[in-house]
Amino acid sequence: MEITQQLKEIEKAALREIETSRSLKEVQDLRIRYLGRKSRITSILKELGSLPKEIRPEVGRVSNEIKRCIEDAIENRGEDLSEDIFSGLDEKEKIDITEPGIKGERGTLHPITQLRMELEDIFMSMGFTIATGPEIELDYYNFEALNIPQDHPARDIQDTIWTIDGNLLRTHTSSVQIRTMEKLKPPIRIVAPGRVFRYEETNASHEHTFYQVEGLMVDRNISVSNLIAVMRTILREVFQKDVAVRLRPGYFPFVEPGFELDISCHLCDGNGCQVCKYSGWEELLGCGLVHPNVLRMSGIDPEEYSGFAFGMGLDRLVMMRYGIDDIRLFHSGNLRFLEQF
Ligand code: FA5
Repeated sequence: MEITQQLKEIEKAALREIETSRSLKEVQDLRIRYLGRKSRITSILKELGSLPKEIRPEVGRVSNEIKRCIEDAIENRGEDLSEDIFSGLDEKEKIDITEPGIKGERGTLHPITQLRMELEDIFMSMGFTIATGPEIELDYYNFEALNIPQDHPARDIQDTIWTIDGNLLRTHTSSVQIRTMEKLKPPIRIVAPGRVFRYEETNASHEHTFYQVEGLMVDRNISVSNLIAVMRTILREVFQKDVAVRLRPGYFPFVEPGFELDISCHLCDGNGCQVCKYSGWEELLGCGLVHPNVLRMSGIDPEEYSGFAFGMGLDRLVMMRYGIDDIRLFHSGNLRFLEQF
């Protein structure tokens, strides 16, 4: 068949199909089929140069004419179909703009975050500043500089998660004490809230990932009475009343003397429950006077300065304040639990 004849046939078929198409998608497909890179019209136009000279202008003219004609038809059909989509929309879809909207869910801060922020405010009002340190820590800051050398048995007290390159997930926030003393000269007054990790089996009062708030005060003539005064103030602020606490001797290589401070169990009012392991007391923090070796290693003269430090279990404090009976609820992602705060 002659090429111009072929082109006319294509035009006829295309216009018929365009006319009867029923959706914009169909129109789009027809555009590709009749005018796209692989269409017959495109290949005829591409091959014009190889046609005999006498028919070349005629074929070129007809091809372009038909191409334009199909383009117009596609354009018009597309417009008609779009109009169809919107016609009668006011009848089909009625919108009542006075109808009240759907209320979005509003999240709350995690109870641990709330108490952390509150504690930061209380400590700051007492002249402390906030310090931070990395969660992946060097052995030096987590152990060595805290008077716990390589072969010290105290390393076993806190089961450690090691990285393959010999670093560790910090087991306590006491590492921040060292990082702070390296940078600041006394007088020092900092608190360092943060997440800590232990290779530990969980139960109602123990998590493998939990929060501590470290405190450090170094100055001339700091004694255990300063430590006790600060602890009392903090607990009174948190619980808005005097709470029963007891101090027992505790061993931590980086303090001397060392203590553990227990708080009367708020869940059972000291009568005994699974959280306090039926003792009526819950261990809240470790504390003591900074060991002279630790001061010395951080470049502070223990003859001139002394200090106290503490490491408080923040999860436990939140549990006592709100009467939460299982520490594992904090990381459970249970919205019914979290929405209460
Ligand atoms: C320490 O981590 C010491 N760094 C504390 C310290 C700091 C002592 C400064 C002296 C001077 P301990 O392992 O006891 O100590 O932990 C401190 C507190 O963290 C505990 O009293 C407890 O409240 C909390 N805690 C300990 N282990 C867990 C756990 N697995 N889950 C939840 N809370 C825990």
